[in-house]
This record gives sequence, structure tokens and C-alpha cells, in this order.
Amino acid sequence: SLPLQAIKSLSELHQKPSHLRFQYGTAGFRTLGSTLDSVLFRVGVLAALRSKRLDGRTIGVMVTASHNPEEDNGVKLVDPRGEMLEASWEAHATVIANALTTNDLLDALDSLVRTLKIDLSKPARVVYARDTRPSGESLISALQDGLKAIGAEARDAGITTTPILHYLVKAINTKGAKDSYGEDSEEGYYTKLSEAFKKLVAGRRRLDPLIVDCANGVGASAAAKLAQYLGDSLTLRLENTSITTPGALNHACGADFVKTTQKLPPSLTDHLRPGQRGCSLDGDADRLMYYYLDERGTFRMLDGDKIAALVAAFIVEQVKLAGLSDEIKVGVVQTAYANGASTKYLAERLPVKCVPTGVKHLHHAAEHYNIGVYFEANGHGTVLFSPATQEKLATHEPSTPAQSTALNHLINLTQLINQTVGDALSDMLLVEVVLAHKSYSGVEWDSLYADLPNRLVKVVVGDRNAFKTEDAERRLVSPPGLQTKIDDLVRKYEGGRSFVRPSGTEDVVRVYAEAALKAQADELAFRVAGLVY
Ligand code: 16G
Ligand code: ZN
Repeated sequence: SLPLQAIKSLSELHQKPSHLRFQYGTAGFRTLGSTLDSVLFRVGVLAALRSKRLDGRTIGVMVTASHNPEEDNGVKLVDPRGEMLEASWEAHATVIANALTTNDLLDALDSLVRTLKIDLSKPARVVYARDTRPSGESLISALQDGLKAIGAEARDAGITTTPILHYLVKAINTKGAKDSYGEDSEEGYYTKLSEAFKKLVAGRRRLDPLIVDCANGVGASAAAKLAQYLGDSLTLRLENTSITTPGALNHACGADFVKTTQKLPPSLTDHLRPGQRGCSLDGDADRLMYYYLDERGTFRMLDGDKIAALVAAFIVEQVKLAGLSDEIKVGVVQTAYANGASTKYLAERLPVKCVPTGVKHLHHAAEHYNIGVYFEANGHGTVLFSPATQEKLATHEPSTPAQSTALNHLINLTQLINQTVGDALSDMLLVEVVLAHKSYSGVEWDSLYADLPNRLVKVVVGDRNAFKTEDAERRLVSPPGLQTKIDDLVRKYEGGRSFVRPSGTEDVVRVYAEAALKAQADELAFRVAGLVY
């Protein structure tokens, strides 16, 4: 049975603020860091129960609020294969987090154990990490109390990136197996990525140094370590590495700043020369945005859609060169936020599917392809190779030297890419590989297609839950009548497209619009926002 006494006495030290309601949303629990103490304690207990439910396989816990302000924090669970927590457990997490008193908590845990038939005699194994946020240290100790209360075997992965924690979870759970994901250590991660990278760029002209905006977050230390492993195969110039300066995290820098303002972080103005490539990580290094300044000094953004286009086209080409086009089908997954021009470019070349916002939807849809490329416009994404495809690559007998070369490239890509989740560092190396192979600068990459001008606005409404969508969030079904009004407006704009959806992370409704001209995209967005308000 549950160690009631231990849970009870430790839970008293981590009482739930009575006036707050927590919700396990698209990004786990996420809110002001100072309010999350009880949530972390309970997540510790829950992670252990999830592990027991899965026969003692290791569960991950990541403490981060990604690109959000420094005062925010959050926590999410990682399933044994390194993927997001199974959806049905999101509701269990919400129930556990909201139990009012310690006794309510014990009742909720007991009922969870009974309904899910959790065998409490099984071991519980959990690995956890956090980003650089100041609130992280005390939240980790609350988590540790939860793990201790239920007697879990806990491993502290320290301060590291979200994707590294996902890597560790998968590596731990595949240790010693035929499909081992790699050594279950940070060194194992850096070694795996850097060795694959070196093989993929061997014999090619060295790329110019790359400027990396680390968002003053945990990506700074990870990128610095990665740079050592890369040696002279790629030079990284790290900027925004002030991880201990109060207030610096994600402030006027980082991938989210770049995407939402469509501007160069001011701190990079003196560092990025025209034509030079730069990129920004977010606060936990799972999102990536590229950019460059053109010859007139104008900022040109290369977002998640541009990364998808670059990478998908390259993989299709390698599959063809390897003589495997008939056996290995490559597909792309996007969301409604994907620029219309990117969807057009990709759909002319390979199957493209649109799914609702949120990594779990994209990841799941990408698993249906032999090789699934998924990226959100905001720079979160990865490439999945199905187990059968990896097997095929490992056993296929190439009939020419050219086929053999392409086959090896594909095998090395399976090692370079962090397939558990979007990973800014792994994605950055992937982009660099393609640029090296194609001898592209930012300019050539950018010219794959021209982005349609677009505008995103947020609208504060009385009740965002009144907004219900269908067709992968591209159309509203409620409030009634609103979609027809949007359609009528959109028709008036050349190349017009617009959709409205409730945010999953903020108490707002988001309006997206694109059109052939910038002024028109802005106008359309504001007029649709006017309908919503
Ligand atoms: C979360 C999602 C991200 C999505 C964003 C949308 C995960 C791990 N993260 O950050 O994929 O783009 O939410 O936010 O799923 P919104 O619902 O507020 O627009
Ligand atoms: Zn992030």
C-alpha cells in the first residue's frame, strides 16, 4: 500500500495555496515559480506512480518554463521512450495537483492507484533536471521530498536542457538493449551528436563561424560543452550567456523573442555581420530560430518552417540517392501557424499534414511516416525515423558507391537528430549539415520560398473556453456564426488566410493572419481581432 505516513508528513511541508487552481496543459504545469512548491512535491509522487505503473521503467521530470519570463517556472513529465507524458495522465496530474488538503491528496492518490491498478510493490525510478531559473533550486527540493515520500529511486541530472533530459530518459530505458539510444550521460549525448556531425561534414568545406544567441539560459552551458566536442568541425560564437544575471533570461533575446518580434536581438547588433548566420535558442534549448542580415542590413528570419523545408528536401534527396524512394516515404507535419508559402513549397514535393498546436500532436502524426519531419513555425521540431526504417537503413545493400554514401548519410542523420523531442542544439547541427552539403548561405536557404507577410495578435476575452475549433484549429465551430464572418473578411484580401484559436498556455485568444502584402496581413489580423473581441 501507499506509504501514507511518509506522504502525509512531507506533504504538510508543501501545502497547496488554497486559492490557486493548477492545470497540466500543453507544456505541463506552468505559472509563477513562487506558487509551484506543492505541485512539485505532488509531481514527485505522481512520477513514481507512473514508473510503477510501467513496471519500474524510468520516468523523467523537467523543471522549466522554457521561453517564458524568468519568474515563471513549470514542470513536465517525460515518458520512458523520451516522449511527452501520455495524454490520459495529464488529467490525473491535474487532479492530484488540485487536491485541497493533505487528506484530499491521500484520497486522490489512493483512488488513482485503485483505478489504474498500480502495483505498488514495483520499483519506481525517476530522473530529473532543471533549467537555470532562480526558483528551480527550491522547486527541485520539493520534488525530491515527493520522491522520497514514496520511496522512489531518484537520479539528479542537474541543470541541463529539456532535450538532454529527454535523451537521458530514453538512454536509461534502452540501456544494454539492441536499440540502445546511447550512453545515459551528458557526455554520451555530446559524443553521439558530435561524432555524427563530424562524419556528415567530413571532406566538405568548413562552414563560417555561427553566432549562437543562448537566451542567457541553460543552452549557454550546453552549447559551450557541445562546442568542445565539435572541435574545429564547427565554430560556435556564443552570445547571451549570462546565466546568473538576474532578469536576463529570455529578456530581449532567444528564439521566442525573435519569432514574435521578427527582429534581431539588440544584443547581437554588434556581432552579426551582413551575410553571417546566426541562431537563437530558447530558455531550455528546445526551440531554434535562424537568421541573417542581407546586404542592406535587413533582418531575414529563417524560422521553423524554413528549417522544415531545408531539412525535408535534403532527406528526400538522400533517400532518392540511396535508391530507397520506393521503400521509404518521407512526410511533413505542420500546424496552422505554418506560413502558407512553406506549406505550398513542401506540398509540391511530399505529403504534408496539418495538426493542432502542441508537440504531442506533431510528434504523434510524424510517427505515421517512414521518416516524419515535424516543425512548428516557432522553431520546435525534429525528425522521426520509424523503427522499420532504421532497420532498413541498417541492413540495405547499396548497389553503387553513390548509394552507399547516401545510405551512410541517412544512418548518420538518425544519430545526429534527437528523435525524442525538438532539440535546438541537435537541430542546429542538422541545419549546418544541410548548409554544408548544399553549399548554401542564409541567402540561398531563404530563397527556397518567400514567406507570406503575416501577423499574430493576442486578444484578451471574457472566456477563451468559448472558442472551439475544428480542422486542426483552422476553423471555429463556436462561438456560432463567427467563422462565417471571418470567412467573409478573409475573402477581401489577396492571398488572405486567418484563423482564431484559444491559447493553451495563456488566458488569451490568438489571431493569425497572412496576406500577399504586409499592410494587408496586419489589417486582416486586426479586423479579425475586432470580430473576436
Ligand atoms: C507549448 C507547446 C508548443 C506550442 C505552444 C503554443 C509543447 C511542449 N509546447 O509551448 O508546442 O507551440 O505551447 O502555445 O507542446 P499557445 O497554445 O499559447 O499558442
Ligand atoms: Zn522551450
